[in-house]
Amino acid sequence: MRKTPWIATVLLLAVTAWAQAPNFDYPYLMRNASGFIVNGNAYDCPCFGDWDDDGSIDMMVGVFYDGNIHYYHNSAPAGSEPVFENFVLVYSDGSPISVSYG
Ligand SMILES: [Ca+2]
Repeated sequence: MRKTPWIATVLLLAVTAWAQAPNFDYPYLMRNASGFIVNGNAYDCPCFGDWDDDGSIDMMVGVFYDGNIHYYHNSAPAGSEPVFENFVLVYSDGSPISVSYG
């Protein structure tokens, strides 16, 4: 059995996973284009990436008031002004991811 293709596949998957890992920004009050605060007057930690691999940049937000992570799919075509849909919670093992702070 040749190990080279198997090792190459594992390395490719590891690099892909690392490239898509969220890297959350420092918390701040987020505002949309109209100037309204996103997620109700709470500090949020956004990060951006193409997690569904459709070519457009999506947004994940770590929300301080509930500790959950919100995923906003960008429905705009790649390279154009982003259009974020309503968020969905990010789950792990059947439960929303919740991170305490403090
Ligand atoms: Ca995307």
